[in-house]
Parts: sequence; structure tokens; C-alpha cells
Amino acid sequence: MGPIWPSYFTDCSSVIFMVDSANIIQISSSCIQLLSVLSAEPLHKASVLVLFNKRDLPCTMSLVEMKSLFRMDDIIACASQPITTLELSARSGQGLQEVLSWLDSAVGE
Ligand SMILES: Nc1nc2c(ncn2[C@@H]2O[C@H](COP(=O)(O)OP(=O)(O)OP(=O)(O)O)[C@@H](O)[C@H]2O)c(=O)[nH]1
Ligand SMILES: [Mg+2]
Repeated sequence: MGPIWPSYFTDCSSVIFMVDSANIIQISSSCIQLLSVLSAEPLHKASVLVLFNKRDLPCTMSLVEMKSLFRMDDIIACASQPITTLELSARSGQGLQEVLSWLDSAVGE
């Protein structure tokens, strides 16, 4: 669906970018998609949450490993937006409270 995302960027004040952290094959393309979202002009001031989902599944990398593959520190340092990273299991609900707190503060701004 990536090619049609830009049609939703106008008037968008916050972005949740969900990464399937159980799908190692998709990590590099996921990183490229994230960079393209971050460089989109209408989103240059949006609050961004990068969410590593499916943390309940076995054989997933640690958050530290995922972030290092994404070069997340470099991305955060270069991006114009404030970026938060969190891990989540949408299935078990682990991490959901932190996501809701982020939404609360992002939407409240
Ligand atoms: N175990 C687990 N499953 C999840 C979680 N979140 C979503 N799913 C499941 O993932 C499936 C959806 O696949 P996703 O890969 O998230 O969706 P997608 O990327 O649009 O679909 P694909 O193109 O098939 O990868 C559904 O069966 C969900 O129940 C999670 O945190 N843990
Ligand atoms: Mg998927």
C-alpha cells in the first residue's frame, strides 16, 4: 500500500509507522519506506511513532538489534520530526499502554 500513503499526508499531524518485527525479510524495505515517509514535505513537522509490532512471536530480534539494523539513531538525528520508538504485541497487548500514552500526548499537542 506504500505507493498510496502520500494521498493521506495532507493535514496529518502524527504518524504511527508499524514494523512487523517478526518478518526479517521486510526489514530493509521497511527502513526505506520509513525514510520516504520522514522526507515527505507535508509530514516534516508530524510527531512520529515507530512501532515494532509482533513482539510476542519467537525468533524476533531484540529491540536493540532492530534499531541498529534500521540505524535508528542516525535517522532520529537527521529527521526534522520528533521520533519515538516503542515495541508492541497487538496480540497480547504488551506495550499498548505506552502507545496510548504517546497518542494522548501527540494528539493533545
Ligand atoms: N502474533 C501476532 N500476530 C499479530 C500481531 N499483530 C497482528 N498480528 C496478526 O498479523 C496478521 C496480519 O498480518 P500483517 O503482516 O500484520 O499484515 P499485512 O502486513 O497487512 O499483511 P501481509 O502482507 O500478509 O504481511 C493478522 O493475522 C494479525 O492477527 C502481533 O502483535 N502478534
Ligand atoms: Mg505483513
